[in-house]
Amino acid sequence: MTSIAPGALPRVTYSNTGEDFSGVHAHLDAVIPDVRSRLLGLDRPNRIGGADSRDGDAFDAPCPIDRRVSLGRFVAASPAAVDAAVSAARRAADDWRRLGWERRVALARKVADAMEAVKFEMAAACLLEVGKSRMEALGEVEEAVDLVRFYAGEMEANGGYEKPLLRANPKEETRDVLRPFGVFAVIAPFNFPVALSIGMSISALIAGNAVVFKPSPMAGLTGRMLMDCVMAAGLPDGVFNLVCGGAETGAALVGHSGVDGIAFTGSHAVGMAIMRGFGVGGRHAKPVLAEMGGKNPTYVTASADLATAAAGMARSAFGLQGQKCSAGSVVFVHDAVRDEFLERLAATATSFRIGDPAGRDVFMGPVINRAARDRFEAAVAAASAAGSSIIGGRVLSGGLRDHGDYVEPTIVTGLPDDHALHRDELFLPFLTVRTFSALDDAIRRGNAVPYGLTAGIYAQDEVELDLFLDTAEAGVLYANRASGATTGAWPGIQTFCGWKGSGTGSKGGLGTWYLPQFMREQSRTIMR
Ligand code: UN1
Repeated sequence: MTSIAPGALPRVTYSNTGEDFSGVHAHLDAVIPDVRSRLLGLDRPNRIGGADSRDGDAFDAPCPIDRRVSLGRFVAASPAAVDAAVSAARRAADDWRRLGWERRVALARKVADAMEAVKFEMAAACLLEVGKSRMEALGEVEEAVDLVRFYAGEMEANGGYEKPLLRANPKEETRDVLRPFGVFAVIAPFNFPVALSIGMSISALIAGNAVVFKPSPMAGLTGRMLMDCVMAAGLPDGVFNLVCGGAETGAALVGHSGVDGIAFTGSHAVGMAIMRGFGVGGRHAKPVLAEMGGKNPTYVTASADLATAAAGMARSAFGLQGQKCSAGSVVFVHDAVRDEFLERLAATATSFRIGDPAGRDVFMGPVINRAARDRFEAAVAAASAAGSSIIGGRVLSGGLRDHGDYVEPTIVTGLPDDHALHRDELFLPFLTVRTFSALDDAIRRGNAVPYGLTAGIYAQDEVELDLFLDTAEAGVLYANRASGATTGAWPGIQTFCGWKGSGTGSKGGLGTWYLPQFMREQSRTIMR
């Protein structure tokens, strides 16, 4: 262990570049093996109505870094267990609402404290579970803690969203209140298993809903750790329930008539299916807050600082192996700077160390599973069939790499402009390069995808920046960031609203408009 107390170590965010994290690394050198030996391979039951539940098929989740290692034994909640979880949430919901927002906010802050107390363990678990680098894993847990505190602060700053309205006459008094829906299902993906899970869940909870939370079947370890933090904070039984499992458990949850709203982060196909079925397929519409991926463009103009552009592009394209909905997956480069930019980008990408992300200087771990590797191989084959030139493109083998799916950061140039690889989300470390001579034309081509989550630009010219800000069709815009072309949104600093196929609403997460979406409005007029 380090001589510095863990609480005094500097905070890691996604935007750190070049700070001294030697103390953090020294601490992680001790925490990661400890978590590996103490917290992996255990029985991790679900939690329903304040009791552990093993109702459903048990399954082992493999560690993507080394599939021979089991993260633990989890339970794919049966339809009966899902029903029990929804019923438990429903029973708990009224008291939770009546507890009042001040007490819910105080309990949420205790959840944040409980998470902060185990942040290094949780980051190590996340690293082992997802195969993300040390910095990505710690950044995610810090983001998760900040998300809880940010949303708690929003509830407080808005006085619980209760406001007096105008009076028609002196004897009439009207108040506007936002009230919870009842029971929210929260369905989370594998890639940010801590931040996305708690971000959605705590919002539903602070708003006064009870929650049934289904983590990704690959992320039950941090899912259960979050459950334990909520328990440590002292939330009443049944207010927050954990049901692990895959598509079948998810379908039972989405199909349950006792669920009043769904917060979902994941693929476009699944999000839209939830919207069409659960959202508008019943007797009345129900809220679906879905964040559904992206094909995020970056523009590098002739006025760009190319060193910054290459650094930011490489981080956003290849950080977490490209498995972010915010990943930069297509770059438009001005003809005049194409060669120099590509040279710098390729040099950065090939300098990244790929391997066991428990190592200090490893930037890329494995992709999540065999299916992701198959998708990678298919994309490389398609690019090569289309006659493009490919930097990277290989699946790595030998040693540990025979026991996980390790692939190279891949840059593809020379694809036809209408190629599907420029349009489809791959969720891989796979970047396609397109060129342009006029920025307005490039932005039009970048916009012509079904998604609209994030977009980035590198340009010193103010006119170019203005054109980008005015015409890029995405909810999160970034300019000239070395820390990430399209990634790295932080609670209260950026917001995260998916436009078009990237989201179901007009308001995003991480910002001031998120929380109200977990509530419905009521006006109350009383004659005095
Ligand atoms: C995701 O990209 O899947 O902005 C979630 C970012 C992070 C993660 C967002 N806050 O890159």
